[in-house]
Amino acid sequence: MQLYNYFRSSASYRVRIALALKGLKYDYLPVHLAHNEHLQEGYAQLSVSKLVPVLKDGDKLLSQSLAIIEYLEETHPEPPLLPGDAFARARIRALTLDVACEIHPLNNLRVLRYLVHDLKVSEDDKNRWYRHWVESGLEVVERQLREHPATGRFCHGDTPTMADCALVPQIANAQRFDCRLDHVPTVMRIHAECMQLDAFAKTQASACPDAA
Ligand SMILES: N[C@@H](CCC(=O)N[C@@H](CS)C(=O)NCC(=O)O)C(=O)O
Repeated sequence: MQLYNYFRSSASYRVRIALALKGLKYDYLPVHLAHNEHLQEGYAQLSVSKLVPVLKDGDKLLSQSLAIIEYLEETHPEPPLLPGDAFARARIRALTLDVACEIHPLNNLRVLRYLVHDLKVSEDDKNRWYRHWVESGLEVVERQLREHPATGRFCHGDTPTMADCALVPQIANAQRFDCRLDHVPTVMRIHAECMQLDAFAKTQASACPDAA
């Protein structure tokens, strides 16, 4: 397998974690977003949306990090990232989507570039926008994790799931942009648990081959 990705991309980091948790080997193919490599013709042949990550498995091309993780789950079920019954899996997916749909798209590179270049928003206001959506979005995640009987060492139970694959990269972004995190103690406790594991620590941005 080959993963087209970028060290600072949180959607890419989600997939790197899932691959590591499942013990799957892959070639790391960097696509430098800050240098606009994702907008060039060669990459557009691989990704209609011009976004990372893209996973190539033989002749199969897969896009969308969560679809990729579910593909890995179906093709390599152990260890499960969506364990439990239908209700448990729905909770894991809901927590995942609270990050991947409700927080991340509002702060994607192209959105931030549009704010600054097209709408002429100041750097300060762009950062306020960023922090607002991260801090308020994580508060929603916190309220779902705190005191929920299914929350364990990790977001759901005592083994990492797809929800942790989404949460940890979002915290990395939040820390990079100096977001407030003292209002989400359960989120941060789970983040610390995850970072004890190689699958999370050895795939983080600073450990990537293309890290600046
Ligand atoms: N929903 C997509 C999001 C992919 C995405 O937005 N990737 C970002 C990096 S985290 C990207 O390629 N951004 C390029 C841009 O915004 O121009 C997924 O989960 O894969």
